Amino acid sequence: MQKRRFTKSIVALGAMTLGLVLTPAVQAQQAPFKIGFILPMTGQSASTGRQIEAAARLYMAQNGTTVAGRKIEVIFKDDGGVADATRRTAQELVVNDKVDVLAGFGLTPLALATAPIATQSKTPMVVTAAATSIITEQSPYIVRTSFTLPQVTLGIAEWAAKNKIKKAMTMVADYGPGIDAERTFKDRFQLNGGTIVGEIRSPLRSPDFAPFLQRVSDTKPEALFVFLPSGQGAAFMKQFGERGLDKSGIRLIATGDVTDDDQLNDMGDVALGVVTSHHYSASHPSALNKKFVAAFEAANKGMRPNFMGVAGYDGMRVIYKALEATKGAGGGDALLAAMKGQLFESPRGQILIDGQSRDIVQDVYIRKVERVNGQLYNMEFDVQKAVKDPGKAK
Ligand code: VNL
Repeated sequence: MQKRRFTKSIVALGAMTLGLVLTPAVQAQQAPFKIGFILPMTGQSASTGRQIEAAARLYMAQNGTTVAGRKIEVIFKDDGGVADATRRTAQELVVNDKVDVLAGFGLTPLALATAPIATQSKTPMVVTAAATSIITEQSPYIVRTSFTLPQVTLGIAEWAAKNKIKKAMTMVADYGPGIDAERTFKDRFQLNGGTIVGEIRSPLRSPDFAPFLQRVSDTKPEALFVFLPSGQGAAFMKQFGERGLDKSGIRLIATGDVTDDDQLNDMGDVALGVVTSHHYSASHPSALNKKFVAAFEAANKGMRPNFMGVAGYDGMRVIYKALEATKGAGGGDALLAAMKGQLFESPRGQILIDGQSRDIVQDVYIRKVERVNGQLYNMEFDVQKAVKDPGKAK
């Protein structure tokens, strides 16, 4: 009897000590786990920063701000979409703030400018926006939760060829992702028997589409394929409509960057019927996406999540799960190892962070802009399952 009571109290003491390790007071003494987001919050690509910040904050509101005993601290920095600012900010976040993870990168040049810093400091760099194929090859510490242009362009190139379009023109923003989109569309469309009758590259900064649309109007292709980065779609669509091109019989096809959910609802009738391929639509009919969209809209009045938002949301998931896998210890290499191979259901569908390439594998949908309950949406009508970035094969 006496002995049993003694054993019992030893056990109780053991439990108390264990309990102590896990009490909130002790947890708080551990250094916070810092995530430094660098995003364009001002300038031409400000909507990308706004979307990603809103979605990352939503993820935290839904999943808590403590992971494996570590308090999560998220820092948002504006680079205005300028690569020098991104590089300087990344340096400061790593050296002064000692962030555990870098995240964001609204445009390709901004991601490229940061890659060497990620490599030197062994800091995982989660790219939640920039979409040129080569980005993940610029540092072994880069993981991507957004997409690549070759990945999302194949679908529309095939759709066009299958839908009796024989002659197409291309128009892309004149930088990395645009060149990727142009090459992918051209190669796949030609492979399927199509002919490219004109190629246009529009400047990334302050584009004026008028002279290009005049060329399109003069050339009269059966279809115009367009890639423009998120934020430029509405201006393009307006000029397309003003010149009467929507009634000219020239079919407008694009990647989903052009019929971006952030702007789509304000584009008006000119956008109706535009067919695109992309990896995310706010109208994706899964239970998880309906929940995501409702929560995002409730937390951000007047905003609808777009593909940038969902990539920010999933980026947070990848970081949280990696920290969890290291039992709160973190560390660049351990976090990176735990990011590789993550497979989960995103609001866009199932996604995988490929263990080899560190790039995302995801479904790509073929969609058409329709009015549903008075609102414009990209309505999915076909899907290509588990598409890897085809740009990597080159
Ligand atoms: C990029 C690609 C940026 C696609 C985008 O929006 C986009 C990029 C700002 O890699 O720069 O829709």
